[in-house]
Amino acid sequence: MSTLRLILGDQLNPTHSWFQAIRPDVVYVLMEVRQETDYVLHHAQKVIGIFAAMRDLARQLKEAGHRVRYVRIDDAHNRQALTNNLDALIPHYQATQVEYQAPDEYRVDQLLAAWREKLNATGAVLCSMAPSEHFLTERDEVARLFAGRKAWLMEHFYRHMRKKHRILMASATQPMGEQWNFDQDNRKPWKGAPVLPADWRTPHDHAKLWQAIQAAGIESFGQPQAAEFRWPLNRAEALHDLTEFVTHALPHFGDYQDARTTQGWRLFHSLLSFALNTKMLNPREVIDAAVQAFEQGHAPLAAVEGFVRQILGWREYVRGVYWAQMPGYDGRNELDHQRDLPEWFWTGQTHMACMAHAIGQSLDQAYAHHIQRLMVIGNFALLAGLSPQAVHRWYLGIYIDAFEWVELPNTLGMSQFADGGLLATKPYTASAAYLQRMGDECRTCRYNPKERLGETACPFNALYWHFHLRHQTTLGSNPRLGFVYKQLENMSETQQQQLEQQAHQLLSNMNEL
Ligand code: FAD
Ligand code: DLZ
Repeated sequence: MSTLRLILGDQLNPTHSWFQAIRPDVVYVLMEVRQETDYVLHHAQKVIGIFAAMRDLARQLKEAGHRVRYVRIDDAHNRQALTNNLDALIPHYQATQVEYQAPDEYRVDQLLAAWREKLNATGAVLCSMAPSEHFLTERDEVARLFAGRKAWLMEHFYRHMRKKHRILMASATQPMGEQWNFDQDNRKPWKGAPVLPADWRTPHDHAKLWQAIQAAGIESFGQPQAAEFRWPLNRAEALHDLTEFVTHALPHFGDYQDARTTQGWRLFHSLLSFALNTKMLNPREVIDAAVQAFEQGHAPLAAVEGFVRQILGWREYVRGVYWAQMPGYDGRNELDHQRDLPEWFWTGQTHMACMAHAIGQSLDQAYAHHIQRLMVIGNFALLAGLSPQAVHRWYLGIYIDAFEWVELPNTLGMSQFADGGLLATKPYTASAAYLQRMGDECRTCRYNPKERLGETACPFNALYWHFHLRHQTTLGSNPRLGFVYKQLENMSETQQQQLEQQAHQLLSNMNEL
């Protein structure tokens, strides 16, 4: 008689209450399965990172005295699907109970819920779902807060969270520093100083694991970097990364939050999303570490508030949007964008220097920072009218931190405006002037950010105006776009036609840009 406890590949939290007692009747089950490697084409580092971290948690649990059944990708008995493997393990361990932690992805949640119902109907095995003990909100908390409202403003949710959790508060209702938000201070371009932090992450040699992944026939893309793999393997490494971030990068996080540079690939960003999303780190401890740095005078309020907002605000908020909007959210396409991704999304080989850098580093590192994802790659995809579903699959595959609950609202909602403005009050679009102001890629680019027409004109310019012209019926009355439509009004018809012609030429030649 035993209990099986399933641990999914993004539930690698050794501090979960499940592990408080060593129970000889409990078998922890982790499995590498094609069902999870193949639901989208993943970056090689994502498959390596998840497998390596799952294997490491299994090692830690065994060393602590727990019973563990680890199903490797090349195990002869591996049925390559979560519930098929569980069906085989139940009789093997004579299990009378199966437990699993609440999955974060709708697909897996539905799959396990249906299986649980079937199992419970047999009466022989009792199956139940336990909390993952990770988030600061319940799945439905965002939906409850916004019940009856048309626009779901993150800022409203964020203030609610600051008050509820008493984070950076001067009193029960007043924020520290008399401001909720320091965004206005956090928009500096980076001009070569302060010095960019070194890569503090621990290198690992996962060459053997990478061989096993390839031998199993798992398809992937991007650079594996297997011999010097830098994403954290476990909580100890993740905690080390958190300390290094707080010491070396957090003080500058706010200032350069929106900046871009070709002299590095992460500026002062934390690189903590993989550790957070696989639950090696808890969001509350990351927030507390940042707040402590402010309290000890090590980091300014604007930097700490900017960082806390991402985790306490955005991260919890998009999760709530995901659970409120699924199923169906992944199919939304309010702007009816249908174009396929250009080929260089898979190679980084484009003459647009900002796109080449952002996509190139995504392929090399399985990482791009927020502004590259939103204002470079996402901006291009939106202006060019790429299919939000194709863009979603690309983002879900390429980034080390990509899990649907967080990726989908960011991509489809925030970046592609495909939900019609539920999550963003206006589309995140920008022309070359913005790109040039906040980054240094234009200096080496074939295209000229100041030109709108002609062969050397930056494609972002004509595409920007074309986007707003073609969506004038939907977006023209948006008060936040007043300045854009005013500029269009001031253009002559000939100027508008020239821009449209230029855009059509770019769009019909996208693979060559
Ligand atoms: P930092 O800039 O150091 O921020 C700290 C932490 O805040 C992050 O680790 C993350 O946990 C959280 N955070 C910051 N911004 C967001 C946000 N908008 N939504 C949710 N959490 C946020 N984040 C993911 O974790 N997974 C994704 O798949 C993902 N896909 C994205 C797709 C698009 C199109 C966009 C625009 C954003 C996406 N983000 C995603 C949000 C954000 O870009 C990443 O969290 C961030 O770049 C991760 O790097 P970091 O850890 O260095 O973050
Ligand atoms: C992303 C991923 C990959 C590539 N492989 C596995 C796996 O083999 N086994 C597993 O348990 N989880 C994996 N994952 C993470 C899951 O996709 C994730 O747990 C679900 O999407 C639920 O959020």
